[in-house]
Amino acid sequence: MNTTSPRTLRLPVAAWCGVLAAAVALGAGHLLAALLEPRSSPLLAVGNSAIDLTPEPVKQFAISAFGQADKIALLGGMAIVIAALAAAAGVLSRRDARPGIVLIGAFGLLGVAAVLSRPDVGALGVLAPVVAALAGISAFRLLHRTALAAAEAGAQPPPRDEHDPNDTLEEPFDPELLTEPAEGTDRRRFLVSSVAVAATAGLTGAGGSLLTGGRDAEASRRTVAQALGGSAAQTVPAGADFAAAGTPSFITPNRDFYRIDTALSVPRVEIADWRLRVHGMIDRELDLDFADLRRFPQVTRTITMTCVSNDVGGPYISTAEFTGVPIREVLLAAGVRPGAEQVFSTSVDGFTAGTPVDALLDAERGALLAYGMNGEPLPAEHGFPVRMVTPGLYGYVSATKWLTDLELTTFDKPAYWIERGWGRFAPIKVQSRIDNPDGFGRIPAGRTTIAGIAWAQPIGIERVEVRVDRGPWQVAQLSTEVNRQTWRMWRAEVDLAPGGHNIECRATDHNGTTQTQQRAPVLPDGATGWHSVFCNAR
Ligand SMILES: Nc1nc2c(c(=O)[nH]1)N[C@H]1C(S)=C(S)[C@@H](COP(=O)(O)O)O[C@H]1N2
Ligand SMILES: [Mo]
Repeated sequence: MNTTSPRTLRLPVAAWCGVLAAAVALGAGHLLAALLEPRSSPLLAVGNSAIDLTPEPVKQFAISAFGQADKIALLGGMAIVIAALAAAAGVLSRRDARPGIVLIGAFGLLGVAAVLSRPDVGALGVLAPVVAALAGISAFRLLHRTALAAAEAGAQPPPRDEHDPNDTLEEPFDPELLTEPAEGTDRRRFLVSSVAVAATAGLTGAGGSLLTGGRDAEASRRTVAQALGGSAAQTVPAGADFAAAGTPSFITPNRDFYRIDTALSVPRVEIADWRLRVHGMIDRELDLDFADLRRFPQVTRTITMTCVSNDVGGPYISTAEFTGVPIREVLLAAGVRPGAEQVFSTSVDGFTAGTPVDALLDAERGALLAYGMNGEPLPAEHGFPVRMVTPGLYGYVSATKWLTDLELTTFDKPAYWIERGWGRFAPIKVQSRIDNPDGFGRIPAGRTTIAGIAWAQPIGIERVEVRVDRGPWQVAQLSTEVNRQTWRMWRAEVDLAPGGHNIECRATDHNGTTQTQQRAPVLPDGATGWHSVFCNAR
C-alpha cells in the first residue's frame, strides 16, 4: 500500500489541472449559452461587465492603443487572467481537491452575478455559469484524482520505474480505479484524461460559437434583402472620388467601414424577433415589427459617419449609402409632445444614446432607421437588422446599432457615454486629414500631389488649404460635393525640394468656420487641431 507516499501533485501538474478545468467550464458555459441565451456565456458576460465597469481613461487608452482590436485585446487579457487564477486554484489543491472546487464554485457565482447584471440577458441565462461551474468542478475532480493516482504510483519504489506493477495499487474505496486493468498506467490515464478534458473544452467552445453565429441568420438577411430590392447602389459622381491621389474611396466598402461599439460579441438579432417600441412623450405608442417599419417611405442616403474617439488624423470615419426609413416620419406618426428634448434609444445589448429631438425631426439632415448599407442588409457588426444613422452628430449620441427602443424624454435621463463623462451634445467638428503622404512612405521630390479628406457634416466643406513647412496656405482642389452629410476629398500640387518636409492642412465649412489649430483631446466631445505629416521627398 502507498499510505506513506506524499500524495502531493507537482506544481505544474496541479496548475495544469486547474487550467484545463477552467477551459471546460468556459466551453460548457459557452455551449449552453448558445442554446439558451447567447449573451449569457460566462466569458462574454464577465467581459461585458468588465467593459462597462472599466474607468473611462482606461477604456480610452484601450481604444487608442488597440484601436478596433480592443475587444481582442480584452479577450486575450481575460484569458491570461483566468488561466492564472485557474492555475492558482490548481496549485492550492496539490494535496486536496477541495480548495480548487471551492474556487471554481466561487467563479461560477461571479459568472451568475455578471449575467444577472447584464441588461440584455434573461433569467434563464444564469443556467450557463451554473452549468459551467459544475462542469469545471467535475473536470477538476477527475483530473485531480487521476493526477494524484499517477503521483502516488510515481512515488512507489523503485521510483524510477514507471512500469512497476505496484503502480496500480489503488485506494480500496475508489471503485472506478479498482476496475482498471493492472497495467501500471496511471500516468497514461492522467494524460488520456487531460486530452479528453481539453477536447471537451475545445469542442463545446467551438460548438457554442458556431451555434451563436449560424442560427437562422440567413432567413433574416433574405427578408431585409427583399426590402432593399432594387434600391441598391446609387451612383456616386465620378468627380467625388480622389482615390487615385491616395485618399480612401468615396464609398467605404462594408468590410472596411470602421467599427466602434461596446459589444464583446456581436448581437445576433433575427427579423422574426425584432421589435421597435416608440414611447414616452408622444401621442401614440408604436410597437413596430419589420413589416410595420416597411410601411414608412424607404429612402437611400449617402452619409459619412464619424466617431468621437477619432483623434486628429485618425481612421474612425467612413461613408456608406444607407437605406431605411426617415426617423422623422416615425416620430411624426407617433406625435411628439411639447417638452420632449431627446430620443433615448436602446440597443438589444443595453447600449443607449440620447439624440436631440430637433436633429431627428430635421428633414434636411435626414436621420434614418437604416437596414441597408451599400445595397446589402446591414452587416451584423453594424447593427442588423436596424440601426440609427444621424448625419452631423458623432455616433455615440446618434447611431444606436441593434436598435430596439426609442423613448422620448427630457435630457434628464443620461445615456451610456453621458454617464461616463462624455458630452451630451456632440456635433461633429470641422476636420481634415492628410492621407498622402501617409507619414511612413516617401514622396517624390519636385512637383507632387498631396491628398486627403475633409468633413463638416451637416454643414459641408467649403474649402481646404494646405501648407508646406509653415509656408503660405494654398487652396486645394475639392472633389464634387455629393451632399453636405458626406466627406469631400481634396488634393493639391506642391513643390517639394529633396529632404524632410512638414505638411499641414485645414478645412473651412460652408458657414465660414475654419478648423481650429487649438489641440483638444477626444474627451469630452471630439478632438480638434490641425493634422500634420512629416515626409521625406527624394
Ligand atoms: N448598440 C451600440 N450601438 C452603437 C455603439 C455601441 O457601442 N453599441 N457605438 C456607437 C458609436 S460610439 C459609434 S461611433 C457608431 C459606430 O458605428 P459603426 O460601428 O457601424 O461604424 O455606433 C454607435 N452605435
Ligand atoms: Mo463613437
